[in-house]
Amino acid sequence: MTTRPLILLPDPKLREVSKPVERVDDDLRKFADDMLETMYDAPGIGLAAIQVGEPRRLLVLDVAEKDEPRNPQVFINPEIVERSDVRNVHEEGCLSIPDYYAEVERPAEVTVDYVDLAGRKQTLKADGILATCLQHEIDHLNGVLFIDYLSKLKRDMVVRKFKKLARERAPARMVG
Ligand code: K2U
Ligand code: ZN
Repeated sequence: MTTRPLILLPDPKLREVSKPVERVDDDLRKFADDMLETMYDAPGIGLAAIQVGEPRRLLVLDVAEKDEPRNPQVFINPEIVERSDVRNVHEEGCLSIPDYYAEVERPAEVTVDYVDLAGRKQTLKADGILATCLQHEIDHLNGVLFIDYLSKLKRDMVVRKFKKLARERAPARMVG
């Protein structure tokens, strides 16, 4: 297994709409393993393929509590097919927007159709942090970031901050 470099805001790749996975094969299973290793290493509780530069409709997550055994889950071509009217608020962060957190309101429960690593169609009804994480990751597959749910003022502030950080990270340009 290999960890992959994470794409950070303001990389425009994060705004790409990811393409459906055509074939569930050993290469995809190896990629899913790499994504899980990258997620645990970050650490995070979810990760979408676009965050490691692959515009494929695949996400991984593990919402097990710290004192519980790991429970890695892989979702291929996930689609939210039902959303509860009841909504809740959860503090969110993002591995592509490090060290920034904000409260986001989302449907409290979602039902997701997806394909598993064996290529079988599955349906999952989720609530709690699993529902939040699934919605956050599926947003990534559509080029949507959690800061898009904030006010324009707050979102522009975050983007400005990460553009400044990117300039500071960029290697000095050769002159002459
Ligand atoms: O997609 C990602 O960047 C991974 C997020 C997923 C996530 C964000 C918000 C709420 C639930 C899951 C990371 O795991 S960021 C770490 C984290 C986890 C819970 C709450 C806040 C931040
Ligand atoms: Zn994220």
